[in-house]
Amino acid sequence: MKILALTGGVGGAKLALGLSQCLAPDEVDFVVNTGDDFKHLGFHISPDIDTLTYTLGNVANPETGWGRDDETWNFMESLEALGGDTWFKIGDRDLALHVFRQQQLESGKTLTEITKIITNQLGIKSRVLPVSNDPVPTIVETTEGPLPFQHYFVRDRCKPVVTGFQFSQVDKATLNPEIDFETTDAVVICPSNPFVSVDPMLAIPGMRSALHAFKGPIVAVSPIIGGAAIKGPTAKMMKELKIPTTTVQVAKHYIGLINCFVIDQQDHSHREAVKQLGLTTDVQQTVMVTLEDRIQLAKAVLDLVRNIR
Ligand code: FO1
Repeated sequence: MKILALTGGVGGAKLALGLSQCLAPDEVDFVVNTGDDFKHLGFHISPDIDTLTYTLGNVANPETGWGRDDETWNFMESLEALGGDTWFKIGDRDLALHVFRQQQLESGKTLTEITKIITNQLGIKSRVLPVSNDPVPTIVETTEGPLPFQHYFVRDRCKPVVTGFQFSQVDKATLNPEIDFETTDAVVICPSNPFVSVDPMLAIPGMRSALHAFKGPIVAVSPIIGGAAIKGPTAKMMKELKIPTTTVQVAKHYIGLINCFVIDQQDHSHREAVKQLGLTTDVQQTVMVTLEDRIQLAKAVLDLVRNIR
């Protein structure tokens, strides 16, 4: 069975790791959000690609979920001493990757080609595909004005009140031609932030229509558990957008696109409401603390899609 998994952020990478442990490398392609990408300190930064790559390569920082394990911070400390910009932390090992990526981009390679080199080097055999090779920067609209995503997320610690999102450059972007729906049996939308990890991918011309035309199961895993998000600003964004912070609202967000929705055990009382939306529903332990949790949830998702295929 061939899975196409849409992912962004730390929550998405956790389930992606579980899927990679349950499937052969050629049975899963990962399609990754690049709306978080930005140019910083002269480098092209691709946080969601790197979070996934480091996670699948077993070198992710276990405390943060992003960045490298066994990291040192000499570059940042020296930059700070010079009075440079240090709100976005690039560790020494991570810096090497960024120097490499920037050089490769300047030599004319695409983000997909460069990601392939990096994932190969880390021993990752599944394909990690940026959703597009073109820039698709997410702008967060806030009561303080529009903010580039990383300024909102890291520099301002998600404090500004969100009023909406802009995916202004998507119209000029092309979907990664390596994304192959023809050979895909099921699509999994990982428990990533629907607004800033998944929606930017759905906004790229051709993505929604490809999903609408897709005949197999499309399953989304809820990032909202018991009215909150495990990590990140999903629940805070929902509150500010005046959307009730329930798993049912996440299912509604994807309505018309998905046919299956996985909710957490804590939300079992919402199952009926999700079913009423016409979705096949499964209740699982979706909080992923250990590797075993990731594998368990991945197995459950795969069982679900096998059963409804
Ligand atoms: N997240 C932070 O909260 N603080 C940082 O300093 C930071 C640095 C960073 C460097 C490289 C990288 O690939 C990711 C980094 N992230 C950092 C994480 C990242 O910006 C966000 O988690 C995602 O964009 C949200 O999915």
